[in-house]
Amino acid sequence: MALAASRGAGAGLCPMPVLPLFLLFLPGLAAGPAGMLQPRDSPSRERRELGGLWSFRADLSPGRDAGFAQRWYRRPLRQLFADNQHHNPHIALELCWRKFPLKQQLWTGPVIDMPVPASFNDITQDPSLENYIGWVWYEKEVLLPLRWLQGDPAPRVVLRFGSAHYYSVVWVNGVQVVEHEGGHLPFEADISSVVQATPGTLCRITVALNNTLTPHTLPPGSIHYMADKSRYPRNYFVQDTKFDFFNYAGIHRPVVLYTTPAAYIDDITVTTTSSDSVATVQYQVAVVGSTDYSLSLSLCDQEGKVVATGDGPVGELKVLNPNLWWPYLMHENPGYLYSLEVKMQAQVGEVLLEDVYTLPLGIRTVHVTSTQFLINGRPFYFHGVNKHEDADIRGKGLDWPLIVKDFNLLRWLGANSFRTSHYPYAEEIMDLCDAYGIVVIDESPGVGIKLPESFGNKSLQHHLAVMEELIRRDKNRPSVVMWSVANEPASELPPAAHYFKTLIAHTKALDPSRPVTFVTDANYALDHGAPYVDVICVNSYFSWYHDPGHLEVIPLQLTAQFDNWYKTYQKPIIQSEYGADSVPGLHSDPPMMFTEEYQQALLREYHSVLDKKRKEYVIGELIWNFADFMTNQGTTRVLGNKKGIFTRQRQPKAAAFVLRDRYWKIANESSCLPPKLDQGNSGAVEITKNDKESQLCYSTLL
Ligand code: GCB
Repeated sequence: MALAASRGAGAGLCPMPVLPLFLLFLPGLAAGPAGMLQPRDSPSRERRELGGLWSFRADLSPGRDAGFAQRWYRRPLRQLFADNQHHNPHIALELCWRKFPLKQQLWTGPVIDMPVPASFNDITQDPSLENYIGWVWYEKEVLLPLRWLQGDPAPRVVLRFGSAHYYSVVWVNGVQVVEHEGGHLPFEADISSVVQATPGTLCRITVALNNTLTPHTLPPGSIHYMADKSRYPRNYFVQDTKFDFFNYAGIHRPVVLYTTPAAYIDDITVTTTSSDSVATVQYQVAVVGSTDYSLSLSLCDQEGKVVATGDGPVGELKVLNPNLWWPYLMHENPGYLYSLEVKMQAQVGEVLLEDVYTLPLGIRTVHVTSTQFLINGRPFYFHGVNKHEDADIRGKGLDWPLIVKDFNLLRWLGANSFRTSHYPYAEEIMDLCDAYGIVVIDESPGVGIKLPESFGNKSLQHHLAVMEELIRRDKNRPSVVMWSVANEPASELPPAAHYFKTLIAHTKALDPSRPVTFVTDANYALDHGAPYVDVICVNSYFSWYHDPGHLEVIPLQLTAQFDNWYKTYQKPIIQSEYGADSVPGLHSDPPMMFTEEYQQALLREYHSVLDKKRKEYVIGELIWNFADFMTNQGTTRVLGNKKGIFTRQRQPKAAAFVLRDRYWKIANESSCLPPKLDQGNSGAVEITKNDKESQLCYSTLL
């Protein structure tokens, strides 16, 4: 359904628009292929976050289209709502609805305060908002400094969303500036001409956001209408998804206004290689707004010393005796970041403009052999977790205390890695992975691709575009060592062969420097996507979903799983998910399902096999899940998925201690050293000397 049709239809809808008009995906104007540098302050750039309270209105009209029909972007939301209350005759739809004033006006929803960033679902006591599907509207008014609005040439003013779920249309002062399909990834618009037209006045940002998923979105979903009037109310529908997390929606990540000069550094791409004593940083810089420019680059170490310089848009920097970027627990100084300062000078008319952008840069290499994953030439074993962006009240909204707590827990646990199951995480989280040396398998939102129609060309084209957006955002991050294009697709279906061949080839063409995978739960003999991956990532839930309660089957079944995959493909394998639900405080001995003891016992059974296989070709294990998280309601979910080793409030369950002991032991087997004393409460930790490498190592005393 095109927006034009719904706009046209708006005036004619009386009194009850026909379903389904709530999914209004619009053609064109998608955020373009330009760069997506993370906004940073610099001598030439300013940024301002627009977090806090926004006005919010859910479009409760039956077709979810009152907002477009009444053009809610034309005036402040609160003003519109007040007008509606008084039957403003200028609003066509309202005229129609006069016949049913009270009921119909309630349908269009009140205007309430809504925090940004946050999911809107759990903020109120209203169950209809919790499970709402369709368009919601956000609005913020801001006053911009005059220095942003004037000058010759005036600076460029950009409005950027870290992410909004799922489909966004954005207006500034009633002028549409951008629309974007997909949650989890940033998009932005140059709003200079709009805001510079009326300096000194409030600038109104309006966002219409739709969380409806279709078989062609990522993740996919579908709407089911319940036509049986004897069982369901009129116009009743539900959204069906094939993934196991709550479809939280809202403006989930920071909204930022930032400036650049009129000619500016639009994008930077770096890749690094290193031999014993020399590293090479290959760079490429894109400039927009002038063809008459010069570029100079300097690479500074953490003491601020310039270690290499370069110029021009493409080139190489040589770094002698580089400090390599090492994962956490693999070196005494993990996550070493240089600063790459890029300076541009451009002639625009009579004026010489200068732009400066500083990119954190880690020097490291990644290679995959048939049995190993090498970082800087050394075998790396992923002992980590799968996570979710998920918490009480804020849902998937970015939350600094939670982010920092999670990194503290990861380090307490001795985890060196995580997978961004099942969608790209916030840039703020990725920044800390770079800085702390937490290794990331960066996953696209390709989760729940189960329907045959989701393997068609329309879906594939969107998936390719999402990979472009993801790589554009994260390509320079040393923490990202592998792309995961999907989780548990129906890869046994024949169309999956073409789908994954194309998708993985495209991903490799965009970034030849990193391996690519997708995470499978298909049978090794039937999987049509596995031939194209570099690393086999396999999920299994033996003695949970299969043979529930029978822990004794794990050794046999897990060993067969690994042997079958390895014999077929001779590629290294990561156990990318395994685990069991446990309700904290529930106990039984002998262990029974859902108790803390059963979760511990299941983990231990897996570990005994992993310990054998990691000497051969298994290169990692990622527990499902770091913390309990919210899901749709269902008979197998008790207030969400309880496979966390931490509760949703980040308290450890018994399984967390099992994993902690294991991860620190594995870390101590490596020839490198953890960065500092671990001060957890499950055993003292001491520093010992590793003579061979003349490096410190830690060993956990159990
Ligand atoms: C899986 C999925 C994950 C689920 C998990 C479970 O295989 O990849 O999204 O949450 O199983 O607990 O069922």
